[in-house]
Amino acid sequence: MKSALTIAGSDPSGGAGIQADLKVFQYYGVYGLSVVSALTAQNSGGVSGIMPVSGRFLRKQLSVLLDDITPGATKTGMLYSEAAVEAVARTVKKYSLANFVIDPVMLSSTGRRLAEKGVPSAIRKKLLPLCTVVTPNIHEASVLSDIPVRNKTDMERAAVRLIEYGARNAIITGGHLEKIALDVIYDGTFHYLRGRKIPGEFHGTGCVFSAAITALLAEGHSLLKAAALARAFMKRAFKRSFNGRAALRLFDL
Ligand code: PXL
Repeated sequence: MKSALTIAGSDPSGGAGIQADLKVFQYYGVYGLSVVSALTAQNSGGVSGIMPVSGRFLRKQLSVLLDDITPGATKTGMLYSEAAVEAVARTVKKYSLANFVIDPVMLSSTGRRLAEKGVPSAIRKKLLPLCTVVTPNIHEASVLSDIPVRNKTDMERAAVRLIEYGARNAIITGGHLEKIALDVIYDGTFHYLRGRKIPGEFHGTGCVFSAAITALLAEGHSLLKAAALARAFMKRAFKRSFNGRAALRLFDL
């Protein structure tokens, strides 16, 4: 049985975070492991509270689990504090975790901060050098690379910068671009995935996409194949989404 681990925040609405990641793992038939980095209080209207797990207890959850089970792939989502980033970095090194995917979560879909100020720089310094792939959207790519990303050329420059910072591969997702939906993949060469721009505001898109990549890597696919399959999976997810009581659409995975 292939397994995948998510290290992320809890989203009671089930559209993002740990809950979404586990649903995606299940969809792919990959056994889901989860370590909670923070609790949130939220519904489809947005996040109204955050309670981070301490770095120390995050490490405890990870070491107790990983002393027992070795996941085929691991992803990170919401890491609220620098201590959380540090705990994950130490763990990835200690257990030599394979297929390590970083979804550098910074804001919720409604604009609430899901990471303290120092987190992007900690991710850049401590986590990027350990990862198989980092999957930022254009906003997260701008913060991590210090290059304002607005178009395809910016995406390419930012992707190169992320590899210079130590990431092995970068996938910058372009769902927030103005006209087109274009994902840029950089593995030393550029690859592009083009899609139709889907109208509406969705909750948990980044989580679901990176969880699909993680499950597919756990199953043994190459990064490029995983990215293409994950993009196709998103098309299905967008189709099956539904309106919460508030503005954001939720995925029915
Ligand atoms: O979609 C980003 C995200 C990640 N993780 C958690 C979240 C959200 C968005 O709200 O709640 C726990």
